[in-house]
Amino acid sequence: MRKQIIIICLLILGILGIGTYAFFNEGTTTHKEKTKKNLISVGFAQVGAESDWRSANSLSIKNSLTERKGFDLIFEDARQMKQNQILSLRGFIQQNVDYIVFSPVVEDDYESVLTEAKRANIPVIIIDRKVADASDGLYTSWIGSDFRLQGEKACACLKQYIDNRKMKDVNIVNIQGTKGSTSQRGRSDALEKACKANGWNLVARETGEYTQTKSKEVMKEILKKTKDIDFVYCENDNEAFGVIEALKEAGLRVGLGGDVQIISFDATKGGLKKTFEGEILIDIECNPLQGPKVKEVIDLLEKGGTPEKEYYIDEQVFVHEGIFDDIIVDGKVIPVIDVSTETYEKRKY
Ligand code: GYE
Repeated sequence: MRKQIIIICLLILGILGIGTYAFFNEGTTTHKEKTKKNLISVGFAQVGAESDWRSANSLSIKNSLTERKGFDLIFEDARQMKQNQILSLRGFIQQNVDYIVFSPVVEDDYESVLTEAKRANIPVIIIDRKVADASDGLYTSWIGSDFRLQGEKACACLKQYIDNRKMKDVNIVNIQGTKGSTSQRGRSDALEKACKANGWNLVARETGEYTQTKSKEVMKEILKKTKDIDFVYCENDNEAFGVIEALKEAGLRVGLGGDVQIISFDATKGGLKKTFEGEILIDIECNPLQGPKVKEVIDLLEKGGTPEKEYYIDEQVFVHEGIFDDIIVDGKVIPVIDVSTETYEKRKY
């Protein structure tokens, strides 16, 4: 009898033990379970959802790293805050994902977390914006755009427009992107350089944080101080939309034959439509469709290959029809594309 009681007690303890083990392991097994299904886990820390470009970029990654294609994608949105993004990256390291993909909000302050990823042997693929040069050895590959070149293309078009019209005392406002991000730095620097070289006046410079709302707000403030503006150089299409609203509300005529001309970046469907209609003069393409390249790099790493350190995406120059000739940047001829209805109707984002 005593023996039977001991056996029953042991059985109960055993059942309790298994239950407790299962209970405490729930939640931590997700990634491991998926690995069993042979899925490659990828933690993706996105900047936010500030612009149409960004939404297209997120979708491109999500569509390229699907479960059907063999991936377990963990998507995190930093809401434009570096601190949030660093927390997400640390979370990915704790979960021991197979790969980390992220687009840094700004260039600085990622060294520590990248060092932690390196120690954990997790390859990091950076997309879109870059991290500070000192972090060069801390990531595997970078995929994105040449933002300085984008700015130089915009300024070459601008110069052609100004020179053709023999404009004097040119006043330019710069609505900047997120301060400290690679895209902002490249685009703002190119404008600053061109202003110095050509004697154009940079009459105001404020950040619109790449959003329509903030850009409208800052443009309204600038307009309280001056309305003597020839061009507004917006660092993305959503900023341009906000700026156009503010200019119109202040009674200014925007676009060809009007008072103020708009320069923009991204060339989204909305931006190209406005370029066709003449409210935007120049829209420099920034390609958000980086998902396929990210997948290609991961596939290569899975096969034991070594990807390149940097991959630049090809981009075009879009302008309002019939105004511009091809431009020359760094001694190279770059064709300009006149926007037609077909151009923006074909755009998916
Ligand atoms: O131009 C803008 C987005 O860094 C290239 O960020 C990116 C920029 C893009 O919010 O629309």
